[in-house]
Amino acid sequence: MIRDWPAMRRWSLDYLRTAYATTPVVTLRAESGRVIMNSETGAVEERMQLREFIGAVHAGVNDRYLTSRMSALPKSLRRDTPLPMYCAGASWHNSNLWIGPAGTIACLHRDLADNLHAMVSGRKRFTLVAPRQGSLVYPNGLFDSFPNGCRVDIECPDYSRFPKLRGVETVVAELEPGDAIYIPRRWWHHARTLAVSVSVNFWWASGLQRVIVLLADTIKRVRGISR
Ligand SMILES: O=C(O)CCC(=O)C(=O)O
Repeated sequence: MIRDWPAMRRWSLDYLRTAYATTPVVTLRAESGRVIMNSETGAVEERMQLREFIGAVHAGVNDRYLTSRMSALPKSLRRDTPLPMYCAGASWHNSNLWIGPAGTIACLHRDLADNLHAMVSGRKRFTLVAPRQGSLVYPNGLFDSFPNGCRVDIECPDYSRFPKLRGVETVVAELEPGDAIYIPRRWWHHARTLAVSVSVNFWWASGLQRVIVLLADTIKRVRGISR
């Protein structure tokens, strides 16, 4: 799917840092690599220039994760990562750029749209849980600051607090440059960055699913939740 992307040839960290030095990007605060979820506002966003973020990655800092909307980034970056044919027919799509150092963790959560996550460089491990097993991962409530998240650490299960976790079946996939993973809507997913990574994902939805995605986004915005 992505072998022929210009990004696969061009997007080294040094290229991005030089060519898009002053491009503003959105990062999420992380603690020892784990993305922080504030109990009131969800993820904690911080804006900076791309060269500042990549400089911190080179310096071995592990307290931020770049997750910027592709639509807010220069057109030339979007041209380097063309829309995959699988989602081209959808009436709604959205796309993010992700850059993070090794050890970055996006904890188990689910999205309402279908998703393709493609690795340009680096390595990531995805752990997936099927929607039918949702009750076993102790989902957060609808009014939580992270309504699409859950209370468990799927990599380090605490069976005494969360005994139902014993029944969970996971699907684990390690992605390398040029790989992409399809994460169907409502599938729980946890991502650990194994080596400094640059990736791009695409969410898409059509029909009633599109209405549900847009409604959920609007409710989050009204509540002041950033992710
Ligand atoms: O790659 C990550 O760290 C998280 C990706 C993710 O949550 C997604 O693609 O929906």
